Amino acid sequence: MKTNAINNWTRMAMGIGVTCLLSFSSCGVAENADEVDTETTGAEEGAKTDDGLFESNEFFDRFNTANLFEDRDLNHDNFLDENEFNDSNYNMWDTDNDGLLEETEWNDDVKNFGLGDENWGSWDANKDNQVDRNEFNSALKDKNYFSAWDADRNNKITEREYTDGVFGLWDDNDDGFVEKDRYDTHYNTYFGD
Ligand SMILES: [Ca+2]
Ligand SMILES: [Ca+2]
Ligand SMILES: [Ca+2]
Ligand SMILES: [Ca+2]
Repeated sequence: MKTNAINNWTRMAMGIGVTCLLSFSSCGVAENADEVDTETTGAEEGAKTDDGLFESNEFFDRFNTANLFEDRDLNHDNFLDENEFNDSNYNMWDTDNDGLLEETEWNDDVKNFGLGDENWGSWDANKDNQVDRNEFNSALKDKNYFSAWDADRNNKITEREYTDGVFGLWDDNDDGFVEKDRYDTHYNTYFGD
C-alpha cells in the first residue's frame, strides 16, 4: 500500500510536471511556486518596511524594475561611461527639471551625493548663479567623482556599482540600512516620476 501510494504521488507529480512543460498558464504548481516566492519576498520586505529599514538589494530591485539604469545608459552597452554618468547626474541634481542647476538645489545635492563641504563659487566658475553642464563636469572631474563610484576601477560603472554607490551615500552610519522616511524622500526626489 505504502509503495502504491508513493507511486501514485510520483505519477501525479510527473503529470503536473508535463502539464507545466506544455502550458505555463495551466500549471498550478508553477503558479503556486511563483506565488510562494513572491509571498516570501513580500514578507521579507514587509518585515523590513515594518522595521522602517531598507537595504541595498531592495533599492537595486526597485531601480532595476523601473529601468532607471537603461534610461541613463544612452548607448545601451550596460555600463555608464563618464559622460553618461555626468549627464545623468546633472539631470538628477536638477530637481526642479528646469535644465539648470541652481544653488538651492545644489546645496541639497552635494550633501545627498556625498560631497558635503563644497563651495558654490568654485563650481559656478563664470558667476552667473547657475552651474551649467560644463562647470558641473569639471567640478566632478576635479574630485575624481566618477572613479569613486567605479568600484572595480575598469572605467565603467555597472548598475550594481551605481545603486550600491547611491545607497552607500544615503546610509549615513554605514550599517547597511536606510530608514524608510529618508529612503522615500531621497528616492522620490531623485528617482521618482
Ligand atoms: Ca553606456
Ligand atoms: Ca534647476
Ligand atoms: Ca555658471
Ligand atoms: Ca566598474
